[in-house]
Amino acid sequence: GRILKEDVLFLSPSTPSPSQQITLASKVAESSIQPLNPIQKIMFRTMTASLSIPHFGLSDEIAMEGASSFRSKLNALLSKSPSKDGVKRISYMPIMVKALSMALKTYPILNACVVEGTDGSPALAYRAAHNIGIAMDCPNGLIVPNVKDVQNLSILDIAAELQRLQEAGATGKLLPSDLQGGTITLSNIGTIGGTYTSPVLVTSEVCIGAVGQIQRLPRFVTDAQGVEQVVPRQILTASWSADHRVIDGATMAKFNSLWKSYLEQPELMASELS
Ligand code: CAO
Repeated sequence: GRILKEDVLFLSPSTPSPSQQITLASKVAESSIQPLNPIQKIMFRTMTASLSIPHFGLSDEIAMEGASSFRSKLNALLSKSPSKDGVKRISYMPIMVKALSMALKTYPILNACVVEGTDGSPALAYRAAHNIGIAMDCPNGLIVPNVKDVQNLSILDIAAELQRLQEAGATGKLLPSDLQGGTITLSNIGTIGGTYTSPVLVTSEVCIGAVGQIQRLPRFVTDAQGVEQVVPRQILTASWSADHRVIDGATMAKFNSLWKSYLEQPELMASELS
């Protein structure tokens, strides 16, 4: 999970453009053996190390009507008056990232990492900063920059920083500091497609979440008169993996339920503003 010098050199602006270096999805006319490209080498090393960690998986459905309506209202305001950082529109990510940070306040163990204690035995390092890594599908492959100190940022601050990281990722201009110091990761595969995933932990983190594509699906609800009905719902699927050496399933499930409650009722997030 550590960022090495070669990783930073590969991602630095002075390296050739991503399209010059690798083509991840090109047609193969003839069979051949190719060396791994730089990003694949990093993935090979880090993912192999990750699989020494016993993963606990948990998936759930989140009804996104609340978050969707909150986002629509905010976007309507932003279209008339952009934020101080020039944000004119937000996606779901800033809301999900802020909700994640708020849930971490109740369950800080999910923002910790496993370290060697003073007596040489395994220990947990609790981290005050919520540096939330965002998996990004960039032209040169998977990159995970992180939004720093999310606990101190508003949803609009997060949106502005995500915009900067996305632009830098797309043009190979991410800074080494953008890639270092992540404490938990969130991946949104829903912009591409898919519902459930089995995310793989970064070795310096104990929790990773991945969300799929929001789908319109029929679900049972009970109305005010107690009558059960089938209604269309906007369903987001979330899949979590946690380091089962230190995180038990109940903690992961409670954390997910709290995060889910913030997304389903964004007014809860507002009610906790200090
Ligand atoms: N379901 C449905 N629609 C979604 C969605 C979801 N889960 N997430 C985003 N969208 C929508 C957005 O709302 C936006 O639509 P509008 O224009 O109508 O608002 C559109 O998709 C594009 O969103 P975006 O490009 O602004 O993306 P984002 O901020 O939601 O996500 C990022 C940014 C970086 C997470 C994404 O671009 C990305 O790279 N995802 C891939 C991550 C990945 O590769 N994961 C695998 C890791 S392991 O190999």
